[in-house]
Amino acid sequence: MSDTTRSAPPARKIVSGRAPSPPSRRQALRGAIGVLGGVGAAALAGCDRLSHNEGFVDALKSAESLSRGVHHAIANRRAMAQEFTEADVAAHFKANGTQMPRDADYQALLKNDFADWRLEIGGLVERPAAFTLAELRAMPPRTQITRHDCVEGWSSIGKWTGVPLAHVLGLVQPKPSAKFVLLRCADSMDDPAEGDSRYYESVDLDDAFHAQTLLAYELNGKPLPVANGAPLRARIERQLGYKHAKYVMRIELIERFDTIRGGQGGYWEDNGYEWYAGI
Ligand SMILES: Nc1nc2c(c(=O)[nH]1)N[C@H]1C(S)=C(S)[C@@H](COP(=O)(O)O)O[C@H]1N2
Ligand SMILES: [Mo]
Repeated sequence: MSDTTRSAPPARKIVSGRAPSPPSRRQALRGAIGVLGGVGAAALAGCDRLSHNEGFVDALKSAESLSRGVHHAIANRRAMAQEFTEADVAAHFKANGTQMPRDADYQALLKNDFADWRLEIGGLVERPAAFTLAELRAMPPRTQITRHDCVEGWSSIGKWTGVPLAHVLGLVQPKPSAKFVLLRCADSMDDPAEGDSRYYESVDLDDAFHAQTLLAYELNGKPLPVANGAPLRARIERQLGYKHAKYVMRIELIERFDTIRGGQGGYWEDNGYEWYAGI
């Protein structure tokens, strides 16, 4: 990340890391693309490139502020994302962002086929825990066919199998003070020697307990490929792609996120994207 993108003003002031009202990402994106017009296709080639374009990020911000109120009025946080049929599943589910974490600790786990991997869950919970992949696979599974929408403008339909995050949270018992679920990932976005740049994300408890929010270990009936986040990735179906953290290593229940890393609740959020990326 360049210093310019790092120092870009936050997309929205988040007081004490509390959840802002949800804007419509789609509307905002459409508006922003309309405003920009002149941004070539090359600029739309990746989340990364987009974030480096300050004009794009600024346009996104103003479009969002226009649509926020409207979306808030009609949004139903419990509504289900659309589900599709087997016939709709893409022959090849696109991979984006990190597709092979460079980090030595991840490489060691991968070499051993994730036999030594554990999902740690801690923070504001009554019973901190660590689960093996076999333990997660033994929990009541859910399978869903959904469309993944990336902020870049592409979509892919895939069949996901995993354990609902709600089930896992039931096991660890969040304390009353817990307000958000933080997902910490294995992959560094920059050179690990230059400081902590590992991908991370956060969602509120509405999304965490939503029936379609999964910790997924299978894509299209097969173990999750490394490119798509092996061994475990989040599915946050009513939000854009960047919320769906891949390579999840640790989950923490937290009260606020303004004290974590860039303070905006996620890797891309720290680079100017909205915390609530509703579709
Ligand atoms: N750990 C991690 N999670 C991530 C990313 C990433 O780079 N690292 N990229 C995000 C983005 S922008 C998208 S669109 C999706 C891509 O998921 P896929 O590779 O399965 O298509 O993962 C999201 N989660
Ligand atoms: Mo994305």
